[in-house]
Parts: sequence; C-alpha cells; structure tokens
Amino acid sequence: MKQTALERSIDPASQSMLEKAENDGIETAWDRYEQQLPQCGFGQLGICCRNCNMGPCRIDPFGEGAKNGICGATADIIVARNLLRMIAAGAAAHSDHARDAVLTFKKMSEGKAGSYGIKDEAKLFSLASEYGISEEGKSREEIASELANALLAEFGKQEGPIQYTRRAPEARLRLWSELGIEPRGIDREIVECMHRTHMGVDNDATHILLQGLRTGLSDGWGGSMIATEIQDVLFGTPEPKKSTVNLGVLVRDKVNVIVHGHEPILSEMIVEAAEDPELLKLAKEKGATGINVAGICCTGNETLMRHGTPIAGTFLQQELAVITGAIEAMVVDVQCVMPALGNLTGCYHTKFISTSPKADFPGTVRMEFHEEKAYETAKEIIKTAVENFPNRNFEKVNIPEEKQDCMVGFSAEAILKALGGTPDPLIGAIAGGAVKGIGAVVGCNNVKIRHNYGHVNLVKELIKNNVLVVTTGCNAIACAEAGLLVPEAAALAGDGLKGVCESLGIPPVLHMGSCVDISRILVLASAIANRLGVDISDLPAAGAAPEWMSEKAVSIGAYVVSSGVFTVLGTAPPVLGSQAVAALLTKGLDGVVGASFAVEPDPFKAANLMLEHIEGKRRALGLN
Ligand code: CUV
Ligand code: SF4
Repeated sequence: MKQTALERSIDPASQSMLEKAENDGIETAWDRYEQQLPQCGFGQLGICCRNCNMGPCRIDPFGEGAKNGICGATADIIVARNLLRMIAAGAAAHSDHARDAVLTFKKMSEGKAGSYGIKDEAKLFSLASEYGISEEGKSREEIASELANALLAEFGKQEGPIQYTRRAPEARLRLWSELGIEPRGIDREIVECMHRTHMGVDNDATHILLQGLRTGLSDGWGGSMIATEIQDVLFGTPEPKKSTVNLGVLVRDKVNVIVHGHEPILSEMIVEAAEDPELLKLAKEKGATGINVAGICCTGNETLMRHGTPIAGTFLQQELAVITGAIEAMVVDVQCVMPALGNLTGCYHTKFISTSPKADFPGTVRMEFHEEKAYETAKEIIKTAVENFPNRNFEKVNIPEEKQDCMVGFSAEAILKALGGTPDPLIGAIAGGAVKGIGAVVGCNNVKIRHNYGHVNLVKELIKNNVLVVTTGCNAIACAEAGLLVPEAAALAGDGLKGVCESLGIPPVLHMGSCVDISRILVLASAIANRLGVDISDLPAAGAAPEWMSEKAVSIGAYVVSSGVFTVLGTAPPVLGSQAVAALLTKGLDGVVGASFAVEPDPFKAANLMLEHIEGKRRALGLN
C-alpha cells in the first residue's frame, strides 16, 4: 500500500511537495523505499557476510539452517564485524572532512589559498596553546602553519594521545586508558578496523566492539572536533543570530541556489559570491530580482550558523527542494547527497553541480573546487545558476508557503557567553531543579520513520519536562521547521525551563551546528563535568538520534556512549542477529563505559527513557 503524503511527513511544506511529485509523475526516496519492501531480513539483522570470496555467507536467524559461515564465523562475529565497518566508514567520513579543512587552513597559512583568512584569531591562539605552540615573535600565519602541522599529525600518529581528548574529564581519560580504548591516530584506528574485519583476523565480538569504541573516540574527540575548531578559525565561531527555514525560503523571482552536503569550505565562498555586484547585475539582466542561497543538510547548517543563510530543508527534503521547480542550481560536495538527484534534476531545469574531487553523481556538471581558485569557482557556479534562470518553467513552479523563523548559532562559546562566561548559572538551574538536565538530540531523517515525527515529538516531550535540548544536524533543522528554535518556544517548555529561557532570551532548543559539531556538545559537557568535578557519565544528560540513517551516526553513537552519555536510537542498527552484541550495546556497555544504547522508535517512549535516565543521575548526585 502506497503511503500518503500525510503519512510520509509531518511537515506541511514537505507534504505539499510530495503531492506535487505525485502529480508531476516524479519518484522520491519514499517510493523507492516501498519498492524495496520487504527489505532483506539477513541484512536487517546484520548476519550476512561478504568479507571474503568463499562467501557470501549468512546465518539462519531461526537456528535451523547454517549457524556458521564457511570459515566458521558465528552470528556474533559477523554482526560485530559489520558494525565495526560501519563505524570505520562513519569515522572516515567525518575525519576526512576534517583533513581537508586542515589542508585548506595550511594552504591559507602559506598564502596559497587566496580568499581564505583567519576569522577567529582568539581561537587560533587558544588552539595553538593547547599544542604548546608559543606565540612569541611569530606572525599569525606562522602560528597557523605550526598548528596545521600539529593537527595534520593527528591523522598519521602511531601513538596517542590525540590532543583534544585531553579536554575530557580526568576520570573519563583514566577509564579510556584502563580499557585500552584511548585512540592513537585517527587514520590508524580506521585502518585497524579494516584490518581486523578482514577474513580471519579479529573474531571475538567484545574485542571487535572495543575497537569500535576507540575508533568512535578518534572521530568525536579527533576528526570531528578538529573539523569544528579549524572551521571556526577559518570562518568564525558561530554566535546567536536569526534566520529562516523550510522550503518557503525559496524565492519565486530570484535565482535559487542550494548548497548541500557537509563541507563549508566552498559554500562559504558561494555565500559571498552571491553578493557579487557583477553577478547581481547579471541576475537582473536575466530577469531575476536577486540571488538566493539556501542550504540543505550540514553544509546548510554550517552557513546557517555563521551567516544566517536560510535552510531549505533536512536530508529527506533534498528531492523536494528540486520538485519545487524553482532551483537553478543544486550544488553539492560530500555526504548524504542522493544519487537520485541526477535523474530528478533532469526532470526540471535544475543544474546539478558536483564540486568535490572525491564525489561525483549521475547527471552532474563538474565544477571541481580547489582552494587556490575558490572564489573564482564559486563565482563560476553562481554564474551558471544565474544563466539557468531563463530556463525555468514557471508553470512547473510551486514553492510552499511554509517558512519558520529560528535563532541559531549556539556554539559552546556562545552558550557560555549567554550564561555570563561560566557554566555556573546552568549548573545552578540544574541543581535547583528548574532545568532537570540536558538532552542532546541529533541525526538524520530515515524513510523508515515519518519525516520529522521522531525529531519534533521527542524534543517537544523533553522540553515540556524541563530538559534543555541541544541539537545538531538534521534534528536541528527539523526542530527549526517546527518552530522550536525561537525564544517564544519557551511557552512549550515546562515552567522551570521556561523561566530560564525567558530570563536569558534563548530558545529551549539550542542549535549547536552540523554533525561534526557534536564535538561542541562534548566540549560543553566536559566544561560542566569539570566544573562539578565529576565524569560526563555522572551528569543528568542523555542523547538521542530519533531518525538516524548514516554510518556517520553509528560512529557518533560509538563516541557519545564511550564518552558516558546514554543514547536512544530511533531505528535499530543491524545487530539484532546477535543476542550477544545486542546485549552488550544495550546493557553490557554500562559496566564498561558507564553508558549504553537503547532502541525506541516511539519518540514519546524514547523521551521517557531519557527522562528516567536523567532522574536517576539526579538522584545519584543528590539532586531533586
Ligand atoms: Ni551531517 S549525517 S543526514 S546531514 S544529520 Fe542530516 Fe547532517 Fe545525517 Fe547527513
Ligand atoms: Fe563467509 Fe567467513 Fe568469508 Fe565471511 S569471512 S564470507 S563468513 S567465509
């Protein structure tokens, strides 16, 4: 049975575009999901293995058929190995993004990246001092160059520690070291995952999963944190600002350019190029009143956080944006970009422009980006979009009305500043019970869950129960679309949280950035834990990824839980084919890293699990 638009999304703008897709005879991810049903049971349970060419092997989940692969691998081994490969891929994605950001930073310091500069000097100095780089007698560029080398070394290091892990509370560091899961070098951990999962290497589920935790940590406190920090130096550390979200940010009489993917390196330039007088003049000549840049996914979050550039939608709205018929160019870099956009853009006038040397898709115009000529490439891209404006078929255009105001830009620095420079007022509010605790809600959309239903309901339930929510990624966009990122949303919060938000003038849900910016949440959690002299696992805090889908989310789960934060997943990862692995993830890890996972698709029940956890931590701290 085909789902209706109403069943597919809770968002009215998305519903109307799903209906338009239907009328235009266009297929979306939801249709393709239905074509996939029923999905393969072996795959869902994680019990098929293709790691060598004696296979593929699969284990019979009912215990009647094969219990072992040809090499003798059990369900436990196969499930654990498959999970480790997911973590490796996710950590690789975040960390390779970080590497490129650092390489840009290095080129900038050598004067070889024309249009880039140092936007946050204070952060440059503080990052350098963490590495023991002295400022004396050096230019900013020299310091930047030394810092770039130190950061690049984190990837190829053979022995740890990764410097930013030192930001974690003392007790956490001791625990990691006792468990032998302190990451050594970022690339080393990822390579070791691939080695261990090769046929005939690591064949003990627990042993395999410990490597998963270590690799996750090399992402959260390594790759992701490096990406966040260095992007702040290059583009500025986000500060609170206002913007708008949802498909209604597209403008009928302007050239609409979407930036989609994950890396802000090029999109920063695109935002700038869109204001270039020469291009604005050209836009007028082509009959448009201006140029409108809007984001999707985390590239969108990056430009939103730093410039207030509007966001057109979440992961599952990438196709819907094209279906408006009003997009002149869909500009993509890496990650979470559906190859389906190739066919889809072909049905409209939209130019699909791929920019990363690493990522191409069917039907793209390649406009490869290199730092040396970043601004020129960005101008070229905008020009292509502008010249495409006359090709727009206005009869096919239908832009939903819906757009929502939002307040964004809550970096850890900005939150501390809003609190007057220290976490004390927040700690006071938590101790006094006005704020019960902190909920970190993150992650993607997933067609298996009604679009934004999990995100919005979970977050609403938390704030109603006086849990302050910090958010990143597509959860943040979903919350923004639901109107939760404005100070007025305090009205939806419980009395305690409402009072705190009103006195500070902040929303009850704080947008901390893109997915790599989950590292900002780690920094904030550490600041609070360190101030209290406790471990992160002692804090009344819990995490959730209600609609996650990407391998990156698995790596995030690994580092968030190993950092001591109980985390609820809205969809089950492919591990249920092994009782041992499932039990380890949902219970066993508690005794190891002081936190574990739960799986709960119902956002109301998920919120309850988080609230119970927070209450338990409050009791243990002697709070009420
Ligand atoms: Ni990186 S990883 S769908 S964009 S949050 Fe959005 Fe965030 Fe998931 Fe991708
Ligand atoms: Fe089969 Fe073992 Fe090869 Fe996997 S590694 S495909 S279980 S023989």
